Amino acid sequence: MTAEVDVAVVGAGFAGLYALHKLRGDGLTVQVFEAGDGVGGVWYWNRYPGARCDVESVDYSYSFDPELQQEWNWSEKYATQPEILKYVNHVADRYDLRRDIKFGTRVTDIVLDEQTLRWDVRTDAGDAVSARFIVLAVGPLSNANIPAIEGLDSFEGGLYHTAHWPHEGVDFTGKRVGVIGTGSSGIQTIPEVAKQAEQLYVFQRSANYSVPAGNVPLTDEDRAAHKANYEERRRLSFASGGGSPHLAHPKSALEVSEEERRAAYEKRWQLGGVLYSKTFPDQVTNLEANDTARLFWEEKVRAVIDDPEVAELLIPKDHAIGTKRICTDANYYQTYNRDNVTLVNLKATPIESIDETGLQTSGEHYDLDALILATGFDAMTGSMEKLNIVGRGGETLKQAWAEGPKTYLGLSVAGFPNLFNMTGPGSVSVLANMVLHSELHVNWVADAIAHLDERGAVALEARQESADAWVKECSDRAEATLMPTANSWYLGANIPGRPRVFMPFLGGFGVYGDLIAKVAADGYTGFDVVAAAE
Ligand code: NA7
Repeated sequence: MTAEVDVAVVGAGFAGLYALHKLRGDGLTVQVFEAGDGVGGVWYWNRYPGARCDVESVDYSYSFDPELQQEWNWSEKYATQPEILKYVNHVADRYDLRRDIKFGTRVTDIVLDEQTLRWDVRTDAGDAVSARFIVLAVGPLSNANIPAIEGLDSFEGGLYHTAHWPHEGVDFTGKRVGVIGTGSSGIQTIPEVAKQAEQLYVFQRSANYSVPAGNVPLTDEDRAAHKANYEERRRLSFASGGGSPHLAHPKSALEVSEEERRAAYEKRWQLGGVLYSKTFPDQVTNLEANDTARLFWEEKVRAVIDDPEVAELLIPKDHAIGTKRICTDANYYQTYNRDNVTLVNLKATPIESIDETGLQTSGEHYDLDALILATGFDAMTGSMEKLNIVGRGGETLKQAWAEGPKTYLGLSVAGFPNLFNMTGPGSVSVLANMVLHSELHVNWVADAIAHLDERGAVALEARQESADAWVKECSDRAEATLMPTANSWYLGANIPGRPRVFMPFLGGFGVYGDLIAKVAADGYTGFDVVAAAE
């Protein structure tokens, strides 16, 4: 039997949970489906040692309820995965969210009925739900990338992907461990695994830029100061470039004196992590400005690595700093000073195969007891395209996006009425604080639904020309920067066969929020408000 709901939500991470809370609070019936057995999305799955958020905990938390903000106490400046998961579970309990979430259930099909403009949702547990609205909250970094390496399945040791870590944890004591991948996940986990393993081999294809997180425990005074100032902190975050309350230096990196420039970089370095990429406003638009940031970074990094040859390998040569997401670490570079850690340069000796006992490069065979894949995600579109989403005329989302994702405002797709995507391509997405971004999107959707209901209208549907214009806007903004020059997952460049399209909106979180708010305030310009189903 098919159940009827107003809204079906896919995913119970930060976006899905808030969608449930907000839309249910607005009087709608909501059903959430979640593949995991608990809430949290990426924070449910990514349990590898060292997993931590690179946005400050006080900012990477919901803003929708001032009471929640005031009652929750973060223990560290940057929260660990277990602490974030605890917070998300607290939220699920506090707002009684679990009763409308079906766990351990993967949505398989979302098919439009063009007569009624309702969506038929099917799951691998046999559910059949008819929903007026779909909220896709599947996360832009949730579909793990398992590299196609010959013989991977034949490995007889422990094989792990950072994004699917065993819940019981893994003990690497006395083991010979290999890690493939030196992105954010690899860089966070390598120092932790190195502390346990007898021998750790890091297989690096491309070096990345990483900045120390500068994590510290928070004191009662810190927490009191945050809480006293929360409203202003949120206001600044929503108006900022990346969803955190920090403003870039007002001048170009090239306008200021050497002394002032170094002082600005040092200040950001102390602030820690990804914020370094936003020290000056022209850091990712002007290569000369970018070079000043890169050279400061290089100086810092060379200073903590004992072996200059190893340092040379760890310094990226193939992209400008910040054009791939800057990684955030705790003692990453110092880890290579340990006797039990070896950096293997895959550019010189590529991986040839994996066998029962280990990994073969063109140089030598590495005997391994465990292999960790820190090989990232089929980002931005992968998780959505795994769902069989069928819109008008029987066209699937995958077909509609064959040349790259095409959205209007990052929220809607032409031919897919009443289907809204959270924090995905065409929005600021992973370039912003994902918790606040989720709130921004869900609130927009809630307003859109209210707008339809006030008018007795059936659906909101992006026009094709609006989507085309938005895709061009996103592409033009990207082309005006250095961002498309790196082979990053922002462009799908990490997955063979993906079209090379810069997917996030690069204008900044505040600008984006204003743009989507204006569209709503002007009566949903660029959308068709469909009065009645056929
Ligand atoms: P990333 O940033 O995509 O990093 C993946 C790493 O894995 C990167 O170093 C890749 O090298 C490497 N990789 C992938 N496939 C292979 C193969 N086949 N051989 C060797 N090396 C490979 O993923 P993360 O999980 O670290 O981080 C993703 C985001 O999650 C992060 O930015 C945060 O926002 C949260 P490559 O660079 O492609 O040469």
